[in-house]
Formats: sequence, structure tokens, C-alpha cells
Amino acid sequence: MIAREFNFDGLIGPTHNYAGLSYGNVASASYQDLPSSPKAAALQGLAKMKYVFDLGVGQCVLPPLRRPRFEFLQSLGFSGSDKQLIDKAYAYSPVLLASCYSASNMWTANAATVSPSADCADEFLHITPANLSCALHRSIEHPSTTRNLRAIFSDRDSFKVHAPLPSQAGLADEGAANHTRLAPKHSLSGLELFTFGSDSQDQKSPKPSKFPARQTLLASSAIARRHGISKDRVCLLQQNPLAIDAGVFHNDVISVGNENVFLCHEMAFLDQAKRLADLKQRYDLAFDSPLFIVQFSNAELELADAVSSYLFNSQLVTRPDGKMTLICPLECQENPQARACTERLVAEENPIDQVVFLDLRQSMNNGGGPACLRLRVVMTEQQQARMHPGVVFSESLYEKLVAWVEANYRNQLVPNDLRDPNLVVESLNAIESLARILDLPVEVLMDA
Ligand code: SUG
Repeated sequence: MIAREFNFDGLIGPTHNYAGLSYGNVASASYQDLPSSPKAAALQGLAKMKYVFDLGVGQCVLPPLRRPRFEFLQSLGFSGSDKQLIDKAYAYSPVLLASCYSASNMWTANAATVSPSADCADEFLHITPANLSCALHRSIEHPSTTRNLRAIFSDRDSFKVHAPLPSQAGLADEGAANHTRLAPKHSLSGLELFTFGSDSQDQKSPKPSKFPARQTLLASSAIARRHGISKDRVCLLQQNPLAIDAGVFHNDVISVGNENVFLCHEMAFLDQAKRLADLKQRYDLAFDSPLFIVQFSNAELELADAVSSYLFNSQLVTRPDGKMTLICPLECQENPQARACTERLVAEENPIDQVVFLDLRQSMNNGGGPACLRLRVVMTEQQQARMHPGVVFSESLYEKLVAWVEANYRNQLVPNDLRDPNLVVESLNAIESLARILDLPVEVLMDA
């Protein structure tokens, strides 16, 4: 069956700000309290979607979650009018207030793990929304994300949108940021690579010493099992704890795969040489065709430069002519080592023949590059016809969304602006009018 990959990009919400909420995410910590521009952020995100769409690659949008989420503050015992809630929560802890305003749901690579029907025993397309239980501000995303995904993939004969795994440290799950699929073509059943940061059931196993491991082996294997992926198509890899401690909080900060290409840094995984040899052998056995593994050494690109340039968070896509484009953040062009790596990539024998650099600085400053901003969903033609059509990208949707951002977003926001009750009204109005543009029920997007 012919299937096509769609990139579901998160529309960046009107409260995008730099509150330094994400421990272990170097960019988030270093931009803390600096001014952000929600308008520029959303327009940069839309420009990337337009670029991917113009390449002829499948493109869709996921709506931002309604923020602020005052229910979170109420569940912690704060009460009163909007203004009172804001003042009380801020007085207690500015972090709590910032958490319920965070636009972190823009990074839809963390929204869910998706297995295309070709990989699943029951031939349904399986989606597990991520519980994101590792960080406070992200742990409140999953109920609304699940609702949105169920509204978009509502056809019960085609899609299974599971409940997230229980919100528990031992089951911490960060979605597709730690999941890659390799196959000669998107249409074919693939090898699914699940990468975890720690084995929560074995306290003696290797784990980072400074920053948290945000994905557990228990969560990764549970998702592979509930999606019904055959054991010989599941590959479990552990992140190198040294990389996590250097700021590689998700595996998509240090490796990226697409069809028959897998790019990674030499310090991405534990026991890397053996693991990659095994991966290559399994790929050969399954598909009898070449897998291009391109590894970059620490001498070519130091770990710190991999983290600051986000080379491996580039988005690797297959164009309709079968060749691949690597969509990098501008930071890769500005970093001489990272730029040299991209030059090596196009010069070598592999399907990548184009590298482009896009400005996504607003998201990058919070640790989110091109690949963080999109959730990949491979769908058959029948599934495409059965999903909600209002989120499918087009020239006209692009124009409507640009106008919507221009009309509803502020040019600048500092964390102190989160105390302004007018921002509540502006944000709710924006989400309400977006529901009409995407033809989704207002009550779903407002998540009343
Ligand atoms: O979870 N940043 C996000 C970035 C997520 C990037 N996603 C992938 N690598 N797939 C995070 O750390 C920062 C929010 C703040 O500081 O206000 C933040 O949540």
C-alpha cells in the first residue's frame, strides 16, 4: 500500500516565552528571562512548514494548547479571579505561573510516538501521546494533546490513539523525540528504534549523573508492545549518559533517521560501535538493501557544538523525486564544524543531495530545532482521507494562519508579562478563532 509521510508541525502559541523551565536543556537555561517574540516565533514556524510543503513533502499542523492552564494552579490549591490566581501563584513561585503559560507544546516531536500501520500487527496506525512526566511544565500537556489527537485521528477503523502511559517517573516518556523509523521506503514496514536514557527498573544500570534521563526503557518497551510491533522490528538503544549530561536531553538532539539514512554523533549511544553494527545487520536481514549510517566524530563536531548547533535536530525529509533534503537551523551555517559536516554529507555517497538553513531562532532559544517542531505520521491514502482535513497544510491555510498570527500575537513578551491579565483574554481569543480556521470544535481546542 502506498503511504506518505506527513509532518505535523506545532503552531507556536501566543504565550511563547523564555522562563528557563527545562532543567538539562542548555538553551532554555541560557535564555531565561530574556524577551521572546511570540509573533516572530509563530511566523518562523509557519515559514518552515511552507518550505517543507513547497518541497512536495506532506505537511499538516497541530494547534497550540490553550494557555494559560489555570486548572493546574487550581489543582494546587490556588483560587480566585484570573488576576488573583496570577498574583497568588506568582507570589508563591514564578515557575508555577510560567508553567501554566508555557507554549512548550509547540515541540510536537514530544506530543506522541507514532507507529504506521505497516509496522503494527493489527494494521491500525497507533499513536501514544507522551506523558512528559519528567518536567512540571510539560507534564500538564498530555490530557489536551490526547484530546486534540483524538479529534484529528477520530476514525476508529483506522487509528488507535492510546491513553498516555501512567504519569510516573519510572514510565517517563517524551514521545517521538526518542523514536526513529528506518525502512527503504516510508510505505514499507520498518525497523523502529526506541532510545531511552535510563532503565528505571535497574538502579545499577548506567544513567546520567547531572541531568535527568527523560525517557525510560520501561516506557519505550511498553509503547512498542502496545503498538503491536513485531519483536524482530524493535531496536532498543540506550543514550550515552555523557551526552545527556552535556545537554542532549532528547535523542533527536544527537541523531536523526529517515528511510535508509541514519545520522548520528559518535557519542550518541552506549556501546555504540556494537549497537550500530547490530542495527546494520538487522536492517540488511530485513530489507536486503543498504542502510547509510553516517557518524560524525567528536573531532569533527565536538559534543558541545552538536548541542549548540543542533545539527542532528535537522529535519531530514524525502522529496517526491526520492532524494533527501536536510533542513538545518541557521545555527549550523554559523558553526564552522557543523557546516563542514553538512558539506561532507552532500559530498558523500548517500541519498541527501540538498542542505538548507532556516531561521528558527525563537524556538532554538528554548532548545527546540526543526525536528522538535514536527511529529512524523506515515499514512496510507485511505488514512489520509479519514483524518481531519482542516489541519492539512495548503497555500490558503498558510495565508490564513499568517494573518491570524499577525492579528493575535504580541511582538514581545518577557516572563513578567505573564502577570498581565490581558494576555489571558488575548490568548483565549486567538485559540477560539483558530478553531474556526482549522474547522475543529471550539470546545476541543479550548478544552473546557
Ligand atoms: O522539553 N523546551 C523543550 C524543548 C523540547 C525540544 N524537543 C525535542 N528535542 N524534540 C524541552 O526541554 C523550554 C521551556 C522554557 O524554558 O520556558 C522547553 O520546554
